[in-house]
Amino acid sequence: MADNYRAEYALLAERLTDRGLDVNKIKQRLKDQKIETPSWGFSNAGTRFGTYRQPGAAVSIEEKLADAAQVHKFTGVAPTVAVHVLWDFPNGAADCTNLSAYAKSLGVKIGAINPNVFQAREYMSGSITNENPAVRKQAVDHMVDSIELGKIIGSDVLSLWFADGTDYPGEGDFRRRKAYMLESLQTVYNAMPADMRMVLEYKPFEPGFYHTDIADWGMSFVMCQKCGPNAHVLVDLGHHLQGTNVEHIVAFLLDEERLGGFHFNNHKYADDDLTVGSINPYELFLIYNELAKAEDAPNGNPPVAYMVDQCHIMKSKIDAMIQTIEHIQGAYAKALCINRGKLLQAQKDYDIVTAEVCMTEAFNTDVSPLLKVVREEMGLDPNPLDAFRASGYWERMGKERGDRAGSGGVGA
Ligand SMILES: [Mn+2]
Repeated sequence: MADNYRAEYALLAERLTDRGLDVNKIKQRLKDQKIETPSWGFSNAGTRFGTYRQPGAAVSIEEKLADAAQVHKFTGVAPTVAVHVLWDFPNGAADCTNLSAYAKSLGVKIGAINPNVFQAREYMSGSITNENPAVRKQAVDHMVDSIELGKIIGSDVLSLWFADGTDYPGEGDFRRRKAYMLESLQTVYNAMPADMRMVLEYKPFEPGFYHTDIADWGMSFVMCQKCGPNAHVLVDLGHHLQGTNVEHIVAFLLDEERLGGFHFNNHKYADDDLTVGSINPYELFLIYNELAKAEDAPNGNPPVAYMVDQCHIMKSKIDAMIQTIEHIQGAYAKALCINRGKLLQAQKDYDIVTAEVCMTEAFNTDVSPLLKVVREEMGLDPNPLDAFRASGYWERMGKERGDRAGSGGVGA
């Protein structure tokens, strides 16, 4: 059956206009949306139970950028790629020469730079909270080196996550570790150039099963406040306990002008790193509701870095990344379909049912015709996944690159 999306779009545009919305503005916002893909999402990755290799999976940073460029080519909204120092630049600065020019030749740019202070054996008992000052210094030095690499490759976001934590009560002293953490973060912060910003991730547990030094958004927030105005909280959607109201955290951080960015993924049980929106699309929509509202009335919050943190093991990697982008676009598009005027009035009147209907009406809107028209107007195929698959790129990489062990990692 022919895809009749233009006619469906015309009907939808009428309905949105009836909701008091400007359809052309919605389309423009969807065209302006930017999502960053992670270099580590294109290489072989695994779980604690093993690594399942995919023929054609990228090994070098050049290959990862080439694969990320495919995602951008077919979606038009994924122009930057986050890099990981240890996995992408095993030789340090030597691997960074000409990298930004190479990325540009592919039509993408380097995004956030991610140091790694969790894999080396020295960090077994923590990095910047380690009792050994030499280990703390090693971690700080690595992050300062990462800042220097970031300058070479044109990265302006330093993205930090720490595996620091303990497994058993009594193992560590929370307050002494907090002091170590702050001292190290301030040293790193002060090494950043003025146009770089730090985003600080939190996680309630794992790998430490008893405690994590930056366990939640509040701890990250305090550390950021004590570092300075260019330190902001990074919300990884998988780094919350069951039942956490993530959209409330997002709203609170936006209001405090400390929301630095996202690591998009989804979880059902723990830090599963599943495709964002695959388990709880309503949560993603409610998060985008807060983001869309903040765009309507901007305050001093920094530009939000919308980054994906997923390592697909079972799904074909580029397919999964395109699907991810589509899920994020869908959540944003639905959030832009909320009847804001009606919602505000319902809130003022304590008309709870009408207020909730404003949300469900938008969430249940089929935005695919809208997104297809947006893509068409951007000069793209309206169906990016089908178009990518038809290109034969993945099969070609499978033959050319083959089945190789490679530099990769796990999401954090
Ligand atoms: Mn993360």
